[in-house]
Amino acid sequence: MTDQRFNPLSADKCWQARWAESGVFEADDNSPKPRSYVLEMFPYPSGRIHIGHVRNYTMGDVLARFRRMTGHEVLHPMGWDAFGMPAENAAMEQGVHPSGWTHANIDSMKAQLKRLGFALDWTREFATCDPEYYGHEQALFLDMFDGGLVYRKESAVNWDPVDMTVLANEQVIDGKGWRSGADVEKRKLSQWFLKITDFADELIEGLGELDGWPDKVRMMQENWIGKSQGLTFRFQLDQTAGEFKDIEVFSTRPDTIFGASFCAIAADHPLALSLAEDNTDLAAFADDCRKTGTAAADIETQEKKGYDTGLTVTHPLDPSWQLPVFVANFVLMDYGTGAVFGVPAHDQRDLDFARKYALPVTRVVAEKGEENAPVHDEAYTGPGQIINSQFLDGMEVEPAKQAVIDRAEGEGWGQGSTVYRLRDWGVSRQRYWGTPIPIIHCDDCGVVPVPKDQLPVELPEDVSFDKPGNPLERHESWKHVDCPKCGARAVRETDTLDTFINSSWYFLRFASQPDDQPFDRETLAKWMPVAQYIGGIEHAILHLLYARFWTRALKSLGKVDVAEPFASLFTQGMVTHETYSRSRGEGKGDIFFNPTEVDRDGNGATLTADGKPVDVGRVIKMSKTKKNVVDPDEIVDQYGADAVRFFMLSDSPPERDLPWSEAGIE
Ligand code: OW5
Ligand code: ZN
Repeated sequence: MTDQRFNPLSADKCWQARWAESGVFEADDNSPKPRSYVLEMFPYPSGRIHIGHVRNYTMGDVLARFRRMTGHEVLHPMGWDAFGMPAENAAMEQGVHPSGWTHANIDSMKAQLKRLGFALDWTREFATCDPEYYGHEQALFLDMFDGGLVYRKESAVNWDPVDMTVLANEQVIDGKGWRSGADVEKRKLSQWFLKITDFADELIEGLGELDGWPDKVRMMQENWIGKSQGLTFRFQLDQTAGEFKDIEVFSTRPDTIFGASFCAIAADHPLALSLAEDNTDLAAFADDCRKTGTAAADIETQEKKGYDTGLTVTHPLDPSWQLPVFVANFVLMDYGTGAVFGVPAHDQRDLDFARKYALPVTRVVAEKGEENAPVHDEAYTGPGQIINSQFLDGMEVEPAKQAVIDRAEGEGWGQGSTVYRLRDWGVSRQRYWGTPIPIIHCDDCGVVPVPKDQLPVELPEDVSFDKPGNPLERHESWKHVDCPKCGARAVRETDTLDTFINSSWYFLRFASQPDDQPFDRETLAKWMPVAQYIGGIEHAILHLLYARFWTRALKSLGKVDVAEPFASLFTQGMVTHETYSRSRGEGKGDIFFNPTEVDRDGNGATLTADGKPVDVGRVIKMSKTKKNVVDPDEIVDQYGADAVRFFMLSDSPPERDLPWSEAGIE
């Protein structure tokens, strides 16, 4: 050897080319070796690879290489979660087509990933916006439709009256549209739903066998599904109100029935609608209720408001006890019966409401020794013993629930039922850049599925984003078609599918991708379940639940053999970095600097440009606004792929946050 130093740039290039030529990382479906499917959550093609991706894909890479070196046939694929709003936002802001924007991002991010030298099988790459992929997805949607797992229902959406568009919950900020700033309204639209609630029990039970999953994630999923025993009963009205003699209410806390101090109904409850007919004050109040966003967080944070109807109902366990009936903005018609009894001492919304309208607050659950403690501003929702509740006194919460249900059923005024917090999955999006829902609406035939031999229903390319709303609705030649059943003129569904559907089965398509069907069952059986899935904790609930549901739904339709898609799950920590800033002056906020603009030494940091000090802030999540980001390309240029990947793994345990530091990688 000469005195040549190791040059990562030329060495990386040389070996990466050799790997690609020899196809060493391509998985063989027919290999006799034991198989191992290693998968990291596939990226959104958002523009550039960030350091969180590098960490995620490095972890999977190490495992994939390790398994390969210990005699496994490894499947380690990569692709793109390519539909979604960022592409449409770019189209609106930069005048580019979502497809062009997405493909350009894929090209540059793929080049970045290649430079990092991951042991990936690129022959299986696809993007979810490829018509081949979403065409097969449309076929699966129709299978679910035929299997009775899909239905249509009127449901409330967030409507921006200025941009004339439906907003996602995260686009509603303090009740206003993020772009227009206009007050968001609730609107009813006919939307498609998947029956995830049919699988609620299975999805909870399945968690018990997932011992390769973090307990924390299993707990989060269980809480999200939220199975509990509830009671439905009828409050008798003391005065008849038109045709109404009683109000059916539902509660998941029947144990607190002696702590009730009011009955609250939704603004859209039939009784409220009927009362509003000849009460303009109430009608105005109900209109006001309809204006807030539909997200749980909006309901949670908005001021609790009510309208006293003047009506009263009788407590089912005490004929001498009357409760006032309010129309309230925090009760939704979509949930339960659209009516509840309020228990201020043990529900925060009810407590806020009771304080505002001077209603009684009676404690009925208390921890030992706390029986006489007063209720201040916080409702108590924890465990304890029942007090102030006649025959329930001294019982624990769960047995008390059952005792009230037994009593109600015995006396015939109510009924117990198992209820879930989980709602059916609303999958309609009033957007262009997603999988078109393969349905045609005909005046005579109603809802008609697109025949499978006409799939994919492709997105038209000639669209523009200069007007608000969904361009599919304005695309006359795409929208108007002949009815597949009767041949009359009909219209296509213009909504597209939630992108979480795209990520609910991509792991199946990686394992098997024939042309004529979404996947081949036998080939899938060779690879599934994924032996190790790795990704961010932000997907602990929705993505993982939807993927588990989709897999179970396909199993129930006889299309796959596995019930659980991911045998083991690993959730990684965040990559973090300290911040560098200077104050702009009194009340003007801070100006932030990127780490490359700063010289850091043991004591502090200075700005390279002027040599004067900058403030060193806490180590936090990397973000554009705080500028505390490191660019993967730059560090690979400087240190080479191996050093970058090695540092990603060596400095912090993978489940913890990784504080990035120049000194560390050096
Ligand atoms: C990164 C993980 C993420 C996921 C994977 C892909 C981030 C961990 C947290 N397509 C979906 C998706 O999440 C997955 C489907 C299966 C649903 C960061 C983030 C971070 C973020 C930004 C920046 C730096 C670090 C720089 C911002 C400034 C730019 C100028 N995390 N750690 N660090 N796709 O593409 O978002 O959970 O497993 O890899 O992520 S994704
Ligand atoms: Zn027809």
